[in-house]
Amino acid sequence: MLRLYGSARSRAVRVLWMLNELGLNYEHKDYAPRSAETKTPEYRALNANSRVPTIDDDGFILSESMAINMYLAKKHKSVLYPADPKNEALAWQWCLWETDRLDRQIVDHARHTNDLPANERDPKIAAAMWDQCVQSFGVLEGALSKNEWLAGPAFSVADLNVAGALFRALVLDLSKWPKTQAWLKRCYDRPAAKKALAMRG
Ligand SMILES: N[C@@H](CCC(=O)N[C@@H](CS)C(=O)NCC(=O)O)C(=O)O
Repeated sequence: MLRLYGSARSRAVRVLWMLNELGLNYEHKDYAPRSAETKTPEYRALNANSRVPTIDDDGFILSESMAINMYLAKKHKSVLYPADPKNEALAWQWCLWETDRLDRQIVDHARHTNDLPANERDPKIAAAMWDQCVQSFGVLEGALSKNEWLAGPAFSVADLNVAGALFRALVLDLSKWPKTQAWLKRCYDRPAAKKALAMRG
């Protein structure tokens, strides 16, 4: 049995999207980030970082949302996992790029503009994070001006992982990056994405 630890209101939402795409059965442990459940010795044995998501796939333990999705797509021989080694490498490239250039930046921007209580928000952090997001949106815009998808001729795990990290951008004004805006819409028009997003409540 495949078990997913992590609430839809965390980076586990990307894994939920992938699970929906693959149509897999799974048990969902709806652990919120920083919750007591993630601090127990039992959970720390699965994920020493005490973070979510983590999967337990019949005893195979894996963390890191991007890696989990690459593993699941490859294991289940999904069309979402690029068969061509060059497209596979591009998928890795985009996942690593997103983790480095956009993942924490867009989260911290959201935290310091909206998510944190007003007295804990720091406009300087929000502005610095936004500057980095703007640079990264520019990089995405350049890539999506040349190709419709990030890693090959069709929607793949690369698009899912990068778009999955960008659900916060759905409420931002992306009109300066029209290709990125249109790509994000194409990704989130997928029923599997809508279902995962709805789980955030
Ligand atoms: N790079 C990791 C990041 C995991 C992560 O930071 N998860 C957050 C929730 S979205 C968390 O569990 N945070 C708990 C904490 O900050 O202590 C991934 O993509 O899985």
